[in-house]
Amino acid sequence: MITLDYKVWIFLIVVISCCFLTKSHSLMTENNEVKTKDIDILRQLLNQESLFRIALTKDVESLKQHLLSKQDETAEHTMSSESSRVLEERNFINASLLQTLAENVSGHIIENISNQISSQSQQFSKFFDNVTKLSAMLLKGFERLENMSVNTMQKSDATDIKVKTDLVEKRYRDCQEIMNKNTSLRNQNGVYTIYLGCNTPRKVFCDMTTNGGGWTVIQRRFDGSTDFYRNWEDYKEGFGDASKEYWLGNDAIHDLTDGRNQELWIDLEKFSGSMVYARYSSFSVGSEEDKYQLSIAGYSGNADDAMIQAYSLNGTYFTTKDRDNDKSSGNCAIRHTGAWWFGNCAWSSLNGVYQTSNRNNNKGQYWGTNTENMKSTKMMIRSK
Ligand SMILES: [Ca+2]
Repeated sequence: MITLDYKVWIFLIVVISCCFLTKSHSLMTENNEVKTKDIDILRQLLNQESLFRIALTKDVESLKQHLLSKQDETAEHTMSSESSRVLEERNFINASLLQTLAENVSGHIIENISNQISSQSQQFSKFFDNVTKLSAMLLKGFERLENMSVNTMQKSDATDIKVKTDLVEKRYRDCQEIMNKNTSLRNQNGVYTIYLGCNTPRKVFCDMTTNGGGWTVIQRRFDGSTDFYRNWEDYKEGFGDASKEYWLGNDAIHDLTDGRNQELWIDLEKFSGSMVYARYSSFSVGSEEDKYQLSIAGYSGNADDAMIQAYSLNGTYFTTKDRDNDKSSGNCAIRHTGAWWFGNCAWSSLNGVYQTSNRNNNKGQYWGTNTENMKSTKMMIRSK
């Protein structure tokens, strides 16, 4: 065996170490170079990836623009398969949404319509209720009007009956009392019933117009239809028709004027057509026992005073053709064909035989100093 010096061994170790270090440095350098190359490649890859991403983004944007432009175009344009697919999906989605929306809307509309119908039904129900109530009110109104009408008619009838009943039950003594108690009868000339002595009915003609009305007519002549040339008894009881020509009767005139302050109004119509009147503020007639003695005073009017001024008739008695109570030697009633309050006869005789014209012959019914025949006469009395 060969033995080596230790120095040789040291030398060999140093040489081997140097070689090893050199080699290690070389490997490290190569390794760094490789790493550098790898980084470059990676950087390039990153750049490529970035460029690709940008290009892809542009493509996507372009595709979006294309799709948008396609949406704006008419349906006749050809769509790309991708856009068609997208559109089909979108249409499908839209259709589904529309269907859902339509279902919701339909449901909502139906619900609204149902609610509106229900509300309108309630309103119609209220309306018909109101119409029913209004109809009931109108019916009640008509019933009230009908009742009012019936009541008014009944009231009118009742008033009419009341007037008639009053006329009977009240037993008015004269026309003035009738008119004063029934003002609606003012100006209603006509035949009424009065009660002499409060229990004897007598039909009389009432003048409800002359000088305020309320006049009880005791004598009326206008056509000669009633004979006035009568005896005492006829003049005592009265004769004729109250609606035509008549004499009320001396007993009745006495009853109406006895103890009552009456005035006398005489209407005179001449054959010339003119109307005149004589008014005496005081007038009364005595009883039959007093021969129906006349009390008269207070002339006024435009017909001349043919009762007092000449042949003063105040205080004279009533004379008929069969009862001579005058101051003449003969019978003034026969002389003048009438019946009247005569003195030595008179310038008035309104109960003389009716003349169809003015003859001025002291016959017939005449008035005044000219003994002028009158076409119509009306003697009436009223309380003062
Ligand atoms: Ca005589």
